[in-house]
Amino acid sequence: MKKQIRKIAIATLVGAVLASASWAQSALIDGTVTKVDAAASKITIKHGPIKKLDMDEGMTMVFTAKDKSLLDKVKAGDKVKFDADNVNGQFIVTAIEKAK
Ligand SMILES: [Cu+2]
Repeated sequence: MKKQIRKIAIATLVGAVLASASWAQSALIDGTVTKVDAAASKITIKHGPIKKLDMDEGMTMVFTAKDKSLLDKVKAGDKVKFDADNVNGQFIVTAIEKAK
């Protein structure tokens, strides 16, 4: 009986993780890359409003890549979907992919 309960608990946990992962994907921000400075781990992105970062209007701004390798996938002119966080006042791109 205990084993059964553990199985259900694990299944619920896996379900929750999958659900949050797909939610995160749909919450990606649309943008257009205007400049990539791989050496400095910086990327300039033109984007629309980003509520979670308190940006009520679209703008073009410089982000720092969380990981340099994120910038390998994109170049100036690309339409992208990305995620970003405010870490101590610095805006960090945590994920980026070319928009389809
Ligand atoms: Cu902005």
